[in-house]
Amino acid sequence: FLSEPKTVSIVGCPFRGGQARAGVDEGPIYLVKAGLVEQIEELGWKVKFDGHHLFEDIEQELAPTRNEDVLGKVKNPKLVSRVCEAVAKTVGDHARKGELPLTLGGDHSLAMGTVSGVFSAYPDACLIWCDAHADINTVESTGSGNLHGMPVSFLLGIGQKLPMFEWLKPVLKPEKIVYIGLRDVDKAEKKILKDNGIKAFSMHEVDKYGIGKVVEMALDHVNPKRTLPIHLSFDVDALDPSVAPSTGTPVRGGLSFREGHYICEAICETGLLVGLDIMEVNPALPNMDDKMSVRQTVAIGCSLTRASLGETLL
Ligand code: B3U
Ligand code: MN
Ligand code: MN
Repeated sequence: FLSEPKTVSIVGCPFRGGQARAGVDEGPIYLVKAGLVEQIEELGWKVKFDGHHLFEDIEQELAPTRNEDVLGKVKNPKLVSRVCEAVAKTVGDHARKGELPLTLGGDHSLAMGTVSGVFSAYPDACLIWCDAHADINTVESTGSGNLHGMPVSFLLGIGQKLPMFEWLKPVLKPEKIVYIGLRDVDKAEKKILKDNGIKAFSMHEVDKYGIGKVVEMALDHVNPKRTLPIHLSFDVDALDPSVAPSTGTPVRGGLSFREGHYICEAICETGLLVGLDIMEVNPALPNMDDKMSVRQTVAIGCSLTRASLGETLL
């Protein structure tokens, strides 16, 4: 699906409006500073990157009413909506040009933008969501009010529609998404997954079948003939906190270093990857002094990206 010369367009999104913890907006800055652009070039890709998207116009315009940006339980709906709309346009433009958009988060609410953008260019694409969490709460079911826990329900068009999200079309069908890595799913989310028949491979299935079989079954579900474009949205908290500690909501019992990379490699091997998100790297966590954890997590964000782009293919 991609044009020659194979091009990755980096969409750096220092954004944290979908959740409460400071620092996740520094994630993309650290990933690029660690040399991600050069690393991707080294793999033979052309890389386009002209600085991070600061969303300054949006922040400025909304500044006077920022503390009123709440709707029922939902926090920062106007801000998140406007930022995701901008991301959808940028990502969609790259995808339509035959480039591979690589979005660096930032919190996972951004995926409302990335998936909208990629699916606007490839309406028959499928979505692989690697995460400890299902991120499928609705406006009604959310306990936290954090929009990074809701992007999937918004993309599916389930639950109450918020007026500021009018631009967001339900581009995703329940049979076009598959999860890998789940282990912290709210009760209401479990019901949503079941009611909509959404396929999910939790850590239980990873243990039971092994990661090789899980990825094969996941692809069989969303992409049985291996002909459809794939968007991979990777929340680094899918990995175990012992390998990726610097993230906002770590959950024990996650993917090992190799299991995480295997997913990226196997998707790369299909030759069908058209969009990639690396989300929720938070260099301010677990605390300001823990430089080792930050370095390790940033390095993993880079290596998951490289694995998705062919580093380990011989
Ligand atoms: N399901 C909870 C927790 C959560 C979701 N995503 C993250 N945390 N990172 C919620 O807030 O909706
Ligand atoms: Mn997530
Ligand atoms: Mn998560």
